[in-house]
Amino acid sequence: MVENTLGLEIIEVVEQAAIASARWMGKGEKNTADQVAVEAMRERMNRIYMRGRIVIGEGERDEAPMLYIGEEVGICTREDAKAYCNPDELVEIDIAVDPCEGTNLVAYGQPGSMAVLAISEKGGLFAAPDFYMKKLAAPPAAKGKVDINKSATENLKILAECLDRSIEELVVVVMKRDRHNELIKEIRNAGARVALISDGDVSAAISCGFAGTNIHALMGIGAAPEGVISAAAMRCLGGHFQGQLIYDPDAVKTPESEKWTKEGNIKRLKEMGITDPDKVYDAHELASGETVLFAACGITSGNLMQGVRFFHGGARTQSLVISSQSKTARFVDTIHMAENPKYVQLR
Ligand code: VTB
Repeated sequence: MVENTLGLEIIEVVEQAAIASARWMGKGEKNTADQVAVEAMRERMNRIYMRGRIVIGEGERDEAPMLYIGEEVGICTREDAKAYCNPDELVEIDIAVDPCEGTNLVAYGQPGSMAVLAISEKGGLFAAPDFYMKKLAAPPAAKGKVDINKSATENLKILAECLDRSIEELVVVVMKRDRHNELIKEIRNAGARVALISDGDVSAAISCGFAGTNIHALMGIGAAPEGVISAAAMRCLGGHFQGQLIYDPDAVKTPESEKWTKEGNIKRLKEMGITDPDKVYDAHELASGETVLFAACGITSGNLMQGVRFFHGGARTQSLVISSQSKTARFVDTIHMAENPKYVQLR
């Protein structure tokens, strides 16, 4: 019963991160936009009555001072916790966070960035390594029918059938990267239309879960940790999500991946207990917990949520909270009031 213990509080966690980050929107400083979101998220999270552990965060302990993998968060993880709560009575929960998903989008004032997290009971979220991941997201109607092992052309045919429309009426989101050049060509040749994004594939993946966004699939390679967060949302929404870890640096060719070797990556995976590096994970494997909660708050406006809007005396945010338990997707619209505002703006 993860949900009851957290209530509305995780909404505030993503809201606070989004507001902090949005102050840096358009300033060209992606690291600051990220850093302030991390600090705000951590600060609010540590005021929640819970025993939480970060399973997907800002990185390993030695490289990330805050929200590192393994960091304990919540009032009931404090050393003096006994004064506040009975830690033994509380369910331990695992948390995957991305306080500023799409840092470039924030830095350059582009749409689609958000503060985001997923929660489940201990062991309920796949602790994805800091690898790339090949992803396929599609609407609920295509769940289990499209398949990441099939070609894009085949999947588009299946998708068109499932959605009862022509391939020409499909929109596929792909991140604009050289590694996707062939994929983009293939999608276009099959007749579908491609919406290229510079960053932010979490928003794109989740958009597939809702009809009316005019996004029918996400294809291509992004980061693995964010793949788990997308999977958590899609698991709750009943949408299709598959992910496959990318261990061959030649498949991505980014400055980061140039530091890796294929053999080294396979070894790293083995050390983490992943013996089949080619395994395809579905949403239920990436977010396997009995209860899964997902929360996001728009930093800049996107398909799903409006971004943070500041006005005299406060700010307005829009968040999305999805629960596998109550089977709800709630859009939460919040006015955040400063001390003694002259007025509280309605719109
Ligand atoms: C980012 C980011 C995405 O993947 O680009 C990243 O914008 C990794 O790709 O939203 P690159 O290293 O090629 O930039 C995501 O973070 C999430 O999957």
